Amino acid sequence: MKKKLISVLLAGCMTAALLAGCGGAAPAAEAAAPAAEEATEEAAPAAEEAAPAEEAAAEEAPAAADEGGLIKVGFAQVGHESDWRTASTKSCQDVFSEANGYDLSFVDCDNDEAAQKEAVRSFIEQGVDYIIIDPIIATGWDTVLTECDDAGIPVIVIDRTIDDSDKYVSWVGSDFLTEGKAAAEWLKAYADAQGIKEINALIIQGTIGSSAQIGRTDGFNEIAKREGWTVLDQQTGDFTEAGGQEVMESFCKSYEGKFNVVVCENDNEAFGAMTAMDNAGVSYGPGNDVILISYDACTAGLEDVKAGKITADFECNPLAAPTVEGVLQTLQSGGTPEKEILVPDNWYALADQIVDFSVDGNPQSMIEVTDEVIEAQY
Ligand code: GYE
Repeated sequence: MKKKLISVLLAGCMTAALLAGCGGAAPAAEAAAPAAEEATEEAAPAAEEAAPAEEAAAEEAPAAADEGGLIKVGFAQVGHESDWRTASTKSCQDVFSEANGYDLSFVDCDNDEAAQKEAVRSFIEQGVDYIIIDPIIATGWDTVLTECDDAGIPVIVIDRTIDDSDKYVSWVGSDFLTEGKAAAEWLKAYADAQGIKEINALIIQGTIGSSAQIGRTDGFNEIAKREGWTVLDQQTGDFTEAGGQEVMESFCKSYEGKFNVVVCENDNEAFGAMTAMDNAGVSYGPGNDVILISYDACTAGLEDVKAGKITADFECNPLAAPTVEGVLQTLQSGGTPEKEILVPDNWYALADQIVDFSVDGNPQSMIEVTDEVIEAQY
């Protein structure tokens, strides 16, 4: 609706690299491309034939067709910190089910970066056919992705981005920077419409170093700076309700009477922040002391918009698994998936809070929250 799906095509030689096992094996793959192309239906056997000099590990990678028809997939999930995460996990488990032809190894990494790397290494040891990673933080990935590469296992990144390595096939997720800018551009238009002259904001950030946090914080702050708003403080609530409550309790003490905007980088933090504001006697939502902005737009978040508590909610769509499956199936059939696939999001508010605004010159539209909209949400 407001965002175009952006696709960046891989360079043509990537096809050969993928067929030979993984992107990093480019020289061997290029040399082997004709052989690989002759056997495009079964990527792994083609890789074995085409790249005899590949590391032994690559040869150990089982061909999907040899495993009773089931494709082995390892998914290193972030954790279980939010409603968004629960929806993402369910979506992946539904898509990569046995009934659909998959043998899924699912690891909940409990927001522990080291555990997530270990989960990926355990998938390599198991000899899975594909690895899906939702990276807790955006950096520190090159070593383990090189190990996947050496083992000839294609990696697909879902949701959050990896920013310091390109040794993965595709990333499927949302544009977090645009989400952050959208929240701030909406705030500017809404404040103008309400005659609010001064913005004194507090930001409860997500997990520091995650691309979702970085994009939302940077996007909001870029517009805040342009508009000359005051961002009084920003601290992490780690994308959890408990974290949001704890940070907001401390904000309520430190900035009593000084703030009129609270930005929570996900709905669960907003739930905690509302508890803290209730306890501190701070009113929020349309017509009250504080404009409360949130991200995710999960069902419970939209219910709070409808109840006049969250003033506007900026969606991040967690249902990316079907698109990830499309990438995997493209690889299975010897095709070349796109390197980046954006999942579109929507912005939500009640009718009176819907205002016209643009992001980077692109006009945005908002969806009015009704019972039907809540019913249809994840
Ligand atoms: O906003 C939050 C979750 O990575 C986009 O992580 C995701 C974020 C989401 O915990 O609720």
